[in-house]
Amino acid sequence: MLRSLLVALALFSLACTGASASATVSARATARAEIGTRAAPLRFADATLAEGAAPLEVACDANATELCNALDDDCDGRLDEDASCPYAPGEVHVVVAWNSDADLDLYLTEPSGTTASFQSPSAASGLEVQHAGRGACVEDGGPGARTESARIARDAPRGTYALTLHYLMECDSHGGPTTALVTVSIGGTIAGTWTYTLTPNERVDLLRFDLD
Ligand SMILES: [Ca+2]
Ligand SMILES: [Ca+2]
Repeated sequence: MLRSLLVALALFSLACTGASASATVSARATARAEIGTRAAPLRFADATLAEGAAPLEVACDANATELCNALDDDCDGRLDEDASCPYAPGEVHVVVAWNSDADLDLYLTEPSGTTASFQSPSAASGLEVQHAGRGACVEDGGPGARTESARIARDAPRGTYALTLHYLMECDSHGGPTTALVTVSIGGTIAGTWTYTLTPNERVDLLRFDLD
């Protein structure tokens, strides 16, 4: 467990130091205003993890550059909001990043039972997969080649959400076992970050959570 966490830390280059508390509070307020406000904010609860998945404690730095890496580098509660990332934050926002040239796929199911993925990227509920990285299966995939993102921009329903990962293919390289890092942001607050190592062709129901 410790080894996998250390590997994940090294792979995703987490260089995080103490943040300015006031700057962080201000940035979070801005982020929540952009994502939308509710009289009763959504509350992340009752998360169930797959066996082998591990929560990752991530520090951040309000002065850091936001990278397309499934981490809230600058502590504002939004994931990968830099304009260089081929997706945008939302009230419910899930990003997965991985550490090989393989092609991994993200499936997010919302409370009605509708699932969005690269195959079915949008639903009437507003659930959408905004970006599906292809690893080395395409040439020059840009900063999002090893990421996928799903979100509901606003007015996300309360209830149970489920997040599945699938190791689709190794592409031209030998992707081999690949560590995925997943972060969930709810209403402009980071709910958690988790890691899981997939083997080729593996499909894992990684995380189930309730929004109250
Ligand atoms: Ca951020
Ligand atoms: Ca980031």
